Amino acid sequence: MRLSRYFLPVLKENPAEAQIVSHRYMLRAGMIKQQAAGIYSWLPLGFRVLRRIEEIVHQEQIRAGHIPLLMPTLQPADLWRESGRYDDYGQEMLRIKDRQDRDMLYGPTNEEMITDIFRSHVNSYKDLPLTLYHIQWKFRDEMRPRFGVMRGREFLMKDGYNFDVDRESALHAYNRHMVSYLRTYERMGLTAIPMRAASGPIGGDNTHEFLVLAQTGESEVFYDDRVTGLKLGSRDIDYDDRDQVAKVCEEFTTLYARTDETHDEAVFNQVPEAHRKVGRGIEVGQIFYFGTKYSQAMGAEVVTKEGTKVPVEMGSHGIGVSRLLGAIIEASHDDKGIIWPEGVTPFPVGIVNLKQGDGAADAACEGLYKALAAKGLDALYDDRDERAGAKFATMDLIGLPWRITVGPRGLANGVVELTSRRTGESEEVSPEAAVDRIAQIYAGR
Ligand code: P5A
Repeated sequence: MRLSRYFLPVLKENPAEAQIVSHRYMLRAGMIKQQAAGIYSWLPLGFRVLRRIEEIVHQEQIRAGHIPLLMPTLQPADLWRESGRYDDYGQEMLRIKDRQDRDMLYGPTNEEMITDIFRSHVNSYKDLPLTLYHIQWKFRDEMRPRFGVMRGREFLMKDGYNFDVDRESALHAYNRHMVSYLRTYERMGLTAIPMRAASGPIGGDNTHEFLVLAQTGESEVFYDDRVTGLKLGSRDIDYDDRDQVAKVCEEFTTLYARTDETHDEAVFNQVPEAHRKVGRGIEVGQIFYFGTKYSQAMGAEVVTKEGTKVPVEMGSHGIGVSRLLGAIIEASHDDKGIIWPEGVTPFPVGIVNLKQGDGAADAACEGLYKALAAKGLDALYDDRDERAGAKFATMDLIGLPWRITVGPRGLANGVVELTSRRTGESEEVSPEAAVDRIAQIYAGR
């Protein structure tokens, strides 16, 4: 993408309404525009990151054997009357009437609708296990929408729902989600810690939230700091292997890690003092096992191998897709701007032409741009007629992990400069070597 033809409305001043760094940088980098309290347009740069995060979520869900579909944002109230949640959900639910005076709502979550789909089409254990998910906009009329996309009213969620014949299988689905979430967050450059939590309006008594530690987080958390060192890494997971998946979950949930909702001071005090930490975290996901809460209320039954009819066992699992942008920025920035992890960056690399209009510099930049494109890498080429300082400031603000700087002086010696946004370190290399290095870095993406 050539910056001269792109739409990147960066702001020079700090927007007064932004209280936390991620909100400030998302506005300044021209990623989002607020349209109403807690409701945002996603401008091209923000939209690229959002799509990238969605892609990682899809890949890891599909790897775990889960099946994508798409349900609507608007739902009929009658489904929610069946489960009893229409009245229970309270003021967070946006209620709408259509022209026939029918009660509708903008979905805050989809347990009822997925249960309705299930009961219409499945009635035998032979069709289980089944996990369906979608990535769709949700609406919750939050009392205090704030911090930009972090607590929106309209927000993008991945929500998945498992259907199993018995409790053991449903608990395996719960574990499978936990492991697939760990991998998902790691690919985004995040450490998200599963913590025992409370289930709120979704229900059930088995639930974990995934928290990214950050000063600006809305949840108070209590943990053994050894938990922050655990990594899934590139280990091979067989998602059908119940024991292996359960062992990974055990590894990640044995050390003390709880939100204030489930915190138990007496148990916490058994953690060696040097490891006992109290902090704040951003909730980027939550998984639930609630058994037959919805299937019983809505008549979603299956015939077992033995020929008896039982309500299907269920759980639901959510990732805050749009919130993740804020969480990643909170975890990865400096005073100049965002530092995107390679997994989610909107562009893999930026090209800065120090002297637009100089024949050699222009030709070298074009050459780099095309060579990267030939390797499937869409660089952001700053081809504007701007001062070098302004170009660097923009690149630093929008946070691409790598920058190639091209100027007449370097080119006279056959080199360009390759700079890491994270470390600030630069190397002089030939244009060909720069392309190879970038291609190598993104080879696994
Ligand atoms: C699980 C999926 C559920 O709704 N039903 C379907 C279950 N869980 S949840 O914890 O309430 O939400 C899942 C994740 O969505 C994000 N989230 C939000 N993101 C931005 N703005 C909001 N107002 C908001 N509310 C929830 C969180 O990341 C949460 O973990």
